[in-house]
Amino acid sequence: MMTCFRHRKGALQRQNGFVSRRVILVIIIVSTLLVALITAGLSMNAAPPTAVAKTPLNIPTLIDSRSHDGPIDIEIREGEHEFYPGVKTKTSGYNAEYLGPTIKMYNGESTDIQFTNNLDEPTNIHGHGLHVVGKIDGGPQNKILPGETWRVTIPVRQQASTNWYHPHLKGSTAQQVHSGLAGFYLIEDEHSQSLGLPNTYGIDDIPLVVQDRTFVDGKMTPYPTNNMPEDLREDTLVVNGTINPYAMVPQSFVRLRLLNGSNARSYEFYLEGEQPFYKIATEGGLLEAPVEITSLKIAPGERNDIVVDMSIAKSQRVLAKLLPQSYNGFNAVLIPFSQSQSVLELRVDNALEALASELPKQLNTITPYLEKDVEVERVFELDDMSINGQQMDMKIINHESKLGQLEKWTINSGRHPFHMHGTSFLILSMNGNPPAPEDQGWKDTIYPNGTAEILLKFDYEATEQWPYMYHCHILEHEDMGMMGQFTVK
Ligand SMILES: [Cu+2]
Repeated sequence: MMTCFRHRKGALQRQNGFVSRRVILVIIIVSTLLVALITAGLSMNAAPPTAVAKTPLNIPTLIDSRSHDGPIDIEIREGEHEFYPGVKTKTSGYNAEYLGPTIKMYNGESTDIQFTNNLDEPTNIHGHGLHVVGKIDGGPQNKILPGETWRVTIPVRQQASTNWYHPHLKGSTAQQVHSGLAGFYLIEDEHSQSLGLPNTYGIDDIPLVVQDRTFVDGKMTPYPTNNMPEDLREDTLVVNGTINPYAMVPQSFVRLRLLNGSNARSYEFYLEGEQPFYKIATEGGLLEAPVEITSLKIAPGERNDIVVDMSIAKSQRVLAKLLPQSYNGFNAVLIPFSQSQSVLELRVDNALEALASELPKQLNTITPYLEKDVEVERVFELDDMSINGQQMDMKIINHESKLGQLEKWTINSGRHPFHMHGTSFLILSMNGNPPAPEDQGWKDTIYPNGTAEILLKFDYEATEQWPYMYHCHILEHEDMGMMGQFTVK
């Protein structure tokens, strides 16, 4: 009897152990799927990548500083934008219902702009990617009160690149960008214009600001100001304010200037059928040569110019995976579950003249900074809604940099994209490895996903009154104080 009982007890224990392990496994699988579904954002509003694109892509109005008389007037205002035809949503824009004009500027020239704030709250304008003094940079100190005009003359002293402007007030950046306040600054120079790259705005050179939003009955859900999220990731891709758009393009190379203008979401872009494409530029300028790739991850604030060969197909579709909070580690397991959405369908229009039929082999010369020339090293730990254990205090200057001095910054950051004002940097290493060929260009925003070492120097002044910022480019984190300020003298 005793033996039997013992045996039964042992069997029961083993069975209990087995059952509980199985239950745990089931719980893990179910919760993984649930998290995957939530992070993937499977919504009735989101256009599946197979849906036919019916909406022509909205191309922001181009203001070319060369053909413009007097200062460029930008009104910052409220608007009503139709993301879905016939359904209006309250938004904001620069001279527009949503987003703003693309302002083209030229290296060696100056551009005069006056921004008038017709919102009923303060705002400001940061030139993200511009190499300008702190006073022009448009950090949080630089407020434009309702009814006020901020007139700025931007001396353009940097190479051809895709940059952007957006609000940067501490505490309201996330909500204001979400409402529609963002636009492109494109810088041109003689060298980039001599290369024969696709360069006809809106035809074979197309700016794309990619954002994620939520829609109920076709109406965009406003920013949740009552219940502020730690970071806002939504379920529907919006491209230049249009959903599931198409663009008619010539049967030749087409350049797409991709800007991740989302508050918190990162994306992985690729072409349907895993077709190859070329990356030609990072944030601060052209790469030395085009790099053929089949997918491209872009974190908030980053820009990458790519070129798609439209001579080989009548149409090609750019798709994006909406990435969860972190795109490595455990979350990477979830990515196969995440739904791709259409960014843009490119359709050949044979009536359009084929413009760029060859891609130059050499695009740029990048003279690397040498580690042996580094004069100052700094470390930035991004964690727990703070940087180096400190939250942004407008009264505290966190460090002082010297004009023209080469610095090495080590950025330890798991899930926070890091951006600094006033300059562009080169990557020295990413998690102990040299940067991939497509990342060996000038940058101002980086998603280390571990540890990144970068080399940089500052050529323009930023005073205590008008300091530069470094910060997390998840806008909610920036608003919560994941930001520091520094001077350059
Ligand atoms: Cu962050």
